[in-house]
Amino acid sequence: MTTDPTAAPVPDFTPSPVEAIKATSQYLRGNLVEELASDSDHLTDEGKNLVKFHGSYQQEDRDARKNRPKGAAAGKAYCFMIRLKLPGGKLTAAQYLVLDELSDKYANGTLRLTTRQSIQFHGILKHDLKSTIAGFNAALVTSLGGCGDVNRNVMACPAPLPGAARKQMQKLADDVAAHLAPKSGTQAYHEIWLNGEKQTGLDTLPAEVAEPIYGKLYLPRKFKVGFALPNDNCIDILAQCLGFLCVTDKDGTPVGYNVYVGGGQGRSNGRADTFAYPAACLGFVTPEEVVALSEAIIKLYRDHGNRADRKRARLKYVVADWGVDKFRDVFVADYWHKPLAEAKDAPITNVDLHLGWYGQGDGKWFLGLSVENGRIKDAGPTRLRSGLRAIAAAVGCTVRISGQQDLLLCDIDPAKKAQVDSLLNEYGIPRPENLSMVRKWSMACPAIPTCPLAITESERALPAVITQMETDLKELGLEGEPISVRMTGCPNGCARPYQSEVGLVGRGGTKYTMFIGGDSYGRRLNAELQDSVPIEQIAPKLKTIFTHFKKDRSGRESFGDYCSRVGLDALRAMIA
Ligand code: SRM
Ligand code: SF4
Repeated sequence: MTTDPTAAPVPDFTPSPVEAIKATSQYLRGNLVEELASDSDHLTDEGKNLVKFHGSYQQEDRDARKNRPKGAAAGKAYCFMIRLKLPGGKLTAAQYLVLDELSDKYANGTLRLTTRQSIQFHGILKHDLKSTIAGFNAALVTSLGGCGDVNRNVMACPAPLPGAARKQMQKLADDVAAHLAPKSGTQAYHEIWLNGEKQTGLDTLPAEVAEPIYGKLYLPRKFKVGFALPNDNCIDILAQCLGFLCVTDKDGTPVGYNVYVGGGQGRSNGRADTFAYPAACLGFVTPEEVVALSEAIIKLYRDHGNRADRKRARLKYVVADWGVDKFRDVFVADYWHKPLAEAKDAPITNVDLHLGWYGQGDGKWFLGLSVENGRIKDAGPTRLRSGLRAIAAAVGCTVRISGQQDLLLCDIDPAKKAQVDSLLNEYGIPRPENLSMVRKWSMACPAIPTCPLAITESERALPAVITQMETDLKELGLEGEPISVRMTGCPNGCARPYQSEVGLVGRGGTKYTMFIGGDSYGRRLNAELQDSVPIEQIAPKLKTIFTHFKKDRSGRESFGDYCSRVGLDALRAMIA
């Protein structure tokens, strides 16, 4: 198999239609300039596919569709989502304030923290896309590669805690993100959204100059990289296409990284050959080798990923179909060209949500705030968006986003802690210590009304389920248990529901498939307990299992470990 991106591919299959769009796009340009200038409120199919590489999805307001009178002539209420690319989820106060302002000016007045440490705007009209993108680029924030068949946002534990390991991981996340950014795609992004200077002759440019890592066809599908620590897997390393687990010596000095490949969550209904898959351990690299290894893995995926069937195009299927031993052999022989060291003994032992006040070890403090399902908005007495804006403006703190959809306000002078606390009170923002464990450990994807793939509610449905669970857990004296509950509006798995203790996956209408027995530390996939459960039966079924758990758990055994130990048959018998 060739590793030369310039070689003309000789496919022995019918490539998916998206492959042709990429091939003729002149490195992600297509006709986007003309389409954006037109009066139409939406893009063509080609434009819709290409704009993803620039960080935007065309969507439809599904509430508006539902509320449209039957037989009404009016068309779809088109709008756009923009997803930023923020390696490690880092922003300055000034950047955060720009994003806050843009969310009001052009989007739906909310900012949505994502499960990959980024921010999404929803509800942008086509004619406001350019102003929005120009607006955050002026603050040195980009959306290039937020979506599309390229490397997506690189994750790394965001906490500014003392210790060389976290600092190194956060720096390497930036390095990998910069190295894997599309090269010609960056020029296209500037032409289309920023300076308008069109380059000609791109079709004739050799691919190794125009797009040296990706080639003309980019990747078969999206690619995801994340960095974690054994004692803090807050980014869910086993869900990444490529995961780096930092290995330290006994003094905490990072010596290198265990490499994991082929993690992924998405499944498709009716396709048994699609599945959630935990990343497999490949070997060990030094910090100096991390960027080169990322490039080499991407090239293997570029050459061997499935370009015919987009539902089976992820790296996880290469690993699952080949097995990790063959994957390692091909990787070493054709892409790495030197021995790959064996992985070190570094088991995953914890996840830290990073909520509350912590000293950074440099005289400054950070405050982790739990943001329910990542939605920053003003709602009744809880004026989260206004409060965060007030804090960022008054204190000038930097902002970091966690992989659990939460926000860290960082670099706060000790003298300003009281001011931050008082602003939290003024704006009705709950402190993490006043929230229940189960709410803090929960996540949901956006689903309806913006996601076109959603078959049930998620972000808007989970809070009520959690409220019921809070009552039940309190009644049973289990309110101190960190039980992770994750909901999605379809099986694609955007809130990583197959890696939680309780996974609730939209099945249609108001029914969900219940998964159980995963691990709050992201070390194990859960298993399907029951299909098509009406939403109002979820909490009562869980209460029954919680009751057995309280009675029969072994010592300090976690809920997920208990469910995994007793097994699905016993759990099903409990709720029958
Ligand atoms: Fe996702 C597609 C939202 C993280 C697996 N995801 C989508 C789209 C863009 C729907 C679409 O294709 O039209 C959703 C937009 C909804 C909206 O209205 O905003 C969407 N995904 C999200 C976010 C915002 C969920 C969240 O609650 O934060 C996350 C944005 C991350 C980011 O900042 O980059 C998000 N998506 C994930 C994750 C979790 C992760 O990466 O850690 C996964 C599972 C891991 C994986 O990739 O397997 C995930 N999203 C998918 C899939 C299934 C892909 C697959 O190969 O199976 C789709 C469907 C697709 O790509 O066709 C999808
Ligand atoms: Fe949409 Fe499904 Fe992802 Fe939820 S899990 S955001 S419904 S694609």
